[in-house]
Amino acid sequence: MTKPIYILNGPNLNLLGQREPEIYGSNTLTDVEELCALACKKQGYGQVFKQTNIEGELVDHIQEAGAKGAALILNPAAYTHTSVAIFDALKTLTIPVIEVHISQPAARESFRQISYVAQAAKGTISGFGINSYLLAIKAVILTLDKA
Ligand code: CA2
Repeated sequence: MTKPIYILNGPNLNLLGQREPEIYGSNTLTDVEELCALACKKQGYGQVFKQTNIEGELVDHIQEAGAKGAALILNPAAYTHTSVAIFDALKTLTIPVIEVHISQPAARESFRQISYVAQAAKGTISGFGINSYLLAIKAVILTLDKA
């Protein structure tokens, strides 16, 4: 049985499509989940898609991805820039981890210039709106096919 691709989302991303459309677009997180499910299915993978506003819960989900997933696509949201706990959790994983952002943090405020996650990720895709997730699925497939 092929393991699923985990797609995990951090705090406030449940508000996607409801606020700040000029930065994050007008699609909802449910739209993202449906688009990703389709993209994963096309490649022969199932997906596990989750969002949480709680740091410890995100750590739990990362650990679950490590045990049960083929790969992890992670948008840690604001925890990208703050969380040693998430960095430590990611360092324990042996599956590919792709960091994803809807916006381009490098072009935003100075506090977004640091990513604790990037050091534990195979790569980062950011700035393409919700297409960042679809590009990350492509990156996962290319990575897994090569393995
Ligand atoms: O661009 C991204 O995907 C971010 O991970 C989004 C985070 C931000 O802290 C990161 O620097 C970059 C913020 C997520 C908040 O999501 C909202 C969505 C709609 C309305 C308000 C917030």
